[in-house]
Amino acid sequence: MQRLFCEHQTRTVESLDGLWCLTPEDGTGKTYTAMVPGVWERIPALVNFRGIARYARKVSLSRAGTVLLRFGGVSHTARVYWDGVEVGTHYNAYTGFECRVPATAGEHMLEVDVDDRYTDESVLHMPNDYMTYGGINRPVELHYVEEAYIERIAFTAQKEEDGVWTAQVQVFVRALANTGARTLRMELAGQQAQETIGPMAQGEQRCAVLTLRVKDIAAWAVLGAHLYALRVVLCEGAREIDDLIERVGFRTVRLTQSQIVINDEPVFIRGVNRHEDHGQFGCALSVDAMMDDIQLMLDMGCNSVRTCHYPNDPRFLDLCDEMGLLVWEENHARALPGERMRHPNFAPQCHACNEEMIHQHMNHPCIYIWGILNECESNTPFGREVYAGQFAQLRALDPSRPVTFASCHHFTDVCMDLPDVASYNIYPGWYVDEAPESYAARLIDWMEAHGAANKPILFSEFGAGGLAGFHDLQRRVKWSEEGQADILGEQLDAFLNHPRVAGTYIWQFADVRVSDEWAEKRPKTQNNKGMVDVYRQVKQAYYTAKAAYEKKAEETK
Ligand code: ADA
Repeated sequence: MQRLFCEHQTRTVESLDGLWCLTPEDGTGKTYTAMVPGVWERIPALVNFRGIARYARKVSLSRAGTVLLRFGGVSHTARVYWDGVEVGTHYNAYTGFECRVPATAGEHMLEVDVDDRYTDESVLHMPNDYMTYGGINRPVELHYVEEAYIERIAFTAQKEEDGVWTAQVQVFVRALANTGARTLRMELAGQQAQETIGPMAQGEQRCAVLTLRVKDIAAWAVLGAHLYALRVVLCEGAREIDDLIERVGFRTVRLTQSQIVINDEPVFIRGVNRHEDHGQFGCALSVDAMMDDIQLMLDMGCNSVRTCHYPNDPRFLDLCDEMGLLVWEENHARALPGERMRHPNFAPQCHACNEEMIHQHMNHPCIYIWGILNECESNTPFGREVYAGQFAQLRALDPSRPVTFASCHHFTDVCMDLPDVASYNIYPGWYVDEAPESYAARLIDWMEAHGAANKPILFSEFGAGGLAGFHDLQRRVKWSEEGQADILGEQLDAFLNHPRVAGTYIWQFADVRVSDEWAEKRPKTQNNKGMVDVYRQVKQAYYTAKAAYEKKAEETK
């Protein structure tokens, strides 16, 4: 299922995960049996396939009516057919979408054409320093709905001066037919609120706002999470037509001029960058593999993870909610060249990704900040307009969280004043031949003089390459585990001790496969800056990070 808790008690939901029939357009005419969710690269014959492939399965409906086909993620473009008729399309591997289908009871054919080609159409997916896999990479569900249903809810919590929390919940209801007045009931922490919604016309979406002062709440805390089930029920008289359950947490995020403050406590961010990638699963990690990653991060002394460079699987975010791991979630973009940002598809594809990311993930208490456009063109007036426009979109969608972006334009960025938190990716000792301490100090001075004087500062990436199992006595030898550990150690020492730094995200948690086009720059066709390899075997850098983060945790207790 798409979440790690029961989302509905009234609505009937069936999982469409499992074995599907897969036919790649590779000229062989061969058909395979593929696991959903999963990537087709797990099938030996398709390990290097890039193109279009059709996923198909039969679906048996127990009753007639409208069904929602909910896809957690398809990489990267989906065209969905129900009994041969197209019922929806979606672009972007990393956000979910749904297709609404009026259907009869009995057996139907569900087909999805999945396209992972690098084309002009797809601006955000391109050959890159990580791999774009092909397939239905996140879970699929079938939902039975009636004449009106709850599309989504948006939860925010505020702590009042008397210490009591107020929950504000926006409930978005969609009518599939003309309906009379209906009631919305909300249940949270043993308390209830109710709201009437007037008659709705077929197709209309209505937003009702319910508020509740909730007493005796245990706040969601970093590495000490408390979560509550929030259930909203749509009723016609006493009859429950539909419901939706979210799992929410009560916490505040605030910034001072130099710190990130969660629930009135300054928190130093001890983070890692993590791609959704694994030697066995590609980008479609199983839940237990996700949890194993989190266990390693916690063991390393982390309190945060950055979802470079796209929105993550909601099940991973559910686990972060549970474990109290803070998340920097960002939209899908990595180092897009200027001409891509000027492509007519860029703005609509980013706009959709930002909106879906926030609509789908804003109820996760673990997310404390939104990011955009990693290492894109933030060093020109054109780029500045793009960044300003996307920050405005994010702030309108979710005024409750700060925003940031990770820049690589050292000493030339023109957007430092735009976000709430200023962040740089820096690699002194690896790409730049200067001691981390002096480089960081120079860059921070420059940042303060160019818009970041009153903002917390994060180093959002730093690290070095190291091939697991390659050892060298001369510890500086490139790609050795020792060389990687030493460079990382010097960077951590400099950054964790600079008084202006509010947090750090090591590049990166685990090695990842990169696009074939990057093979010349990347030994093993992998980005090898992970502290663990693609199968999570630890490297020496893991222990370096663990020692530094545990020390920092102790100092900032
Ligand atoms: C950049 C980029 C990462 C990765 C890294 C590296 O900072 O944001 O995605 O490519 O460099 O390993 O060089």
